[in-house]
Parts: sequence; C-alpha cells; structure tokens
Amino acid sequence: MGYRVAIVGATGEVGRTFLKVLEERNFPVDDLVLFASERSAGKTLTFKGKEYEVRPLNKEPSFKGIDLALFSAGGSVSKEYAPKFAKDGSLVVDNSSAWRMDPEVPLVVPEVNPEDVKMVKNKGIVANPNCSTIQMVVALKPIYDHAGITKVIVATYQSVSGAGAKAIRELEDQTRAWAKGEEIPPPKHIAKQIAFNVVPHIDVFMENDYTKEEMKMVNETRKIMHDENIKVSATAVRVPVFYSHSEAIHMETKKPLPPEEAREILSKAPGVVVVDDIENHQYPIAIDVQGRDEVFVGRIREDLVFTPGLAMWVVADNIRKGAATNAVQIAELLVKEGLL
Ligand code: 25A
Ligand code: L14
Repeated sequence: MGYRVAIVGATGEVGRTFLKVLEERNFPVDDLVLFASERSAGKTLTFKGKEYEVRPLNKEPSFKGIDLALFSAGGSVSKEYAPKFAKDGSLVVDNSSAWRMDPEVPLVVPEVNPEDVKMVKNKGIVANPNCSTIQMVVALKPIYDHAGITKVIVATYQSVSGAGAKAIRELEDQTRAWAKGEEIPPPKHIAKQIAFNVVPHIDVFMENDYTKEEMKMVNETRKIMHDENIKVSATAVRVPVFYSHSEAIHMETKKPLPPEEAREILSKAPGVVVVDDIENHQYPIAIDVQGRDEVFVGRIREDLVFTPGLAMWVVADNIRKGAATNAVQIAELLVKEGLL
C-alpha cells in the first residue's frame, strides 16, 4: 500500500532530486504525477526504471486523487496551487518561501521540531525551510539543548544551484568562455558575474538593507526553534560553487560549552556528521559534501568575541538536505504520525 504522489516543478534541480530521494529512501509511491510549466510539458523523467511524462500544471482541471504533493516551482506557483491541491484532498510539502511564515503553517526540520508537523491539519500545507536555515538549525539545535543560544552571527557561502538549473548553466558558461579566452557573457540569473567572483546579494533587498535571503535565516530560525528571543544576523553570499552551501557561524551560548563537549554532542546528534581534525587538515568542504544527506560540522572552537560562545563551519548539500531530502523526511514524518 502506497501513495499517489505529485511533484510540482519536477524538471527543476530540486524536482529531479525529489525523484532520486523518493527512490533511494524507498518512500511508498504507488503512482506518480509530474507537473511543470508548459515549457516542460511532454518531457519524460524516470522513477524506479519507469518513465513518466511531465504535465503542464495550468492545464489540469482537478487534483483529486493525489495524496501527497511535493512543490518546488517557486513562490508564486506555490501561492496559487498549494491551496488547490489541499482543497482537492492532498497534503502539500512546499519548498518555496510562500507559506513559511504563515502562523498556521508548520515550518519543519525533522531533526529539530518534528512535533510541529501536526499543524498540517490547519491548511494541509507543511513548509520546507530555506536551505541555509535548515543546515544552520540542524547544527545549532544540539548545542541549544545543552547550553542555550542567545545570539548568532552567520556568513553564508552559497552555491549557484540554489538559484536553480539556469544559474548552474550560467556559472558553466562564464567559466567556459573565460577558459577559451572569450569575453565572459553578462549575468542573467545571478546579480553579478559569478565566475571568479563573490556576490553578497541573494534574493531581493529589504527595507532594512538586508536581503530577503538573510531575513529568512533570522525569522525562520526563530519559528523553527520556538524562540523569539534568539538574535540572528546574517550575510548571505553567492560563491562560484555548483552544489553545497557553507556557513561560518559564531554564537553566544547561555552556559559555557567547551569545544570538545560540543564535538561530542554534535557527533551523536541526528543528521549531523562531525569532520573536525585540524591536525590532519580535516574539515567539511563543499565538494565532499555534495550528494550527501547529512549536515557536516567542523572547525569547532571557542569564539573570541562571544563569551561564552562557539564558532564553527557548517556545510550541507543545499539541494538534498536543504530542499529535497528534508521535504521527503517531512513526508516520512507525516506517514509516521498517521497524518498521511
Ligand atoms: O520563488 P522562490 O521560492 O524563491 O523559488 C525560485 C526558484 O528557486 C528554485 C526553483 O528553481 C525556483 O524556480 N528553488 C525553489 N526552492 C528552492 C530550494 N529550496 C530552489 N532552489 C533550491 N533550493 P529550479 O530551477 O530548481 O526549479 C524550477 C522548477 O519550477 C518549474 N516551474 C517554473 N514555473 C512554473 C513551474 N512549474 C509549473 N508552473 C510554473 N508556472 C520549472 O519548470 C522547474 O521544474 P520548467 O518548465 O521551467 O522547466 C525547467 C526546464 O526547462 C528548461 N528551461 C529552463 N528555462 C528555459 C528552458 N528551456 C528553454 N528555454 C528556457 N528559457 C530547463 O532545462 C529545465 O529542464
Ligand atoms: O527561499 O538563490 O528556499 O540560493 C533557496 C535558494 C531562495 C533562493 C528559498 C538561492 C530559496 C535561494
């Protein structure tokens, strides 16, 4: 006995990874319905050796009969279609920013706040947090539970895949042009040239001069951790890396927690892998973490500004744990709780 699963935005980076992760984790799928924009209609994608044709979302008269819908087609698609799927009887796990801060919609990282998933009953929607937020809270939660956390300062080093397949191609095209000695094509999907550059601009600028990506890390962290007092300040930066986001995190704790103890606690925490052996130059790096489902933590040390406090380096695959894997884990949680 399995479920009838729909994927909205199936041809995108995250959409294709939904298919891989559902297959790898052997999620009980009875039937699969793939949706994307009209541009992708008629393309086929493979799941467990069988081909499925992509259907145009805007031509579908009804979504009845679908049990679970995984969305990753951007905020405006989610705003319009998630309620339609929910009305027709499906539960929606939404990967966009559309529903995350709705007080009636749970925002869930299964390692951190699994109990919140029950709130799906309100609107039939569970929101998947922003990728940079997910990996940060997975690494912060075990420390929070042992020592409390009052302040966090974070700088991100985000890969281009976060901006979708188009941005991956943009980095490839710019790099190829440079290698051939040709003129580097102008930016289209990333704010500035990304090849051989570092760009402190992800999503749009807000009234307070922070970007929306940075403010997602502030607001989503508070919602997921159930702590409105935790202070977060972020700088989100795009770097010329294909997959995996890295983060330099500095935090003030309520109680002192020696780095050795933090290492011990984190190495036992769910979904965390500690790689922290500076003598042998071992620390997490993006290219090693690409394709993995866990959050990798290293460079754990005492902070020199926040006392007591800790500093650390956190890396995760933004398309997997930052998006597709976390969403499928939410679906597994819905099954486990008898909600699906
Ligand atoms: O608004 P948000 O929430 O901030 O999200 C914005 C974008 O961020 C990505 C995602 O991009 C999204 O579009 N994203 C969202 N959450 C993310 C997360 N947590 C995230 N990325 C990382 N982590 P994406 O490229 O990964 O996925 C886009 C998918 O959405 C489908 N889509 C777009 N508009 C839609 C729609 N589906 C239904 N209705 C709509 N109105 C999109 O489908 C894709 O599946 P598509 O049809 O655009 O197909 C993409 C395929 O078409 C090719 N292609 C792309 N551009 C062109 C093109 N071919 C010809 N000409 C083009 N101009 C690509 O090769 C691809 O195969
Ligand atoms: O809010 O461009 O989930 O790296 C995650 C990826 C927003 C954009 C989100 C990127 C998106 C972000």
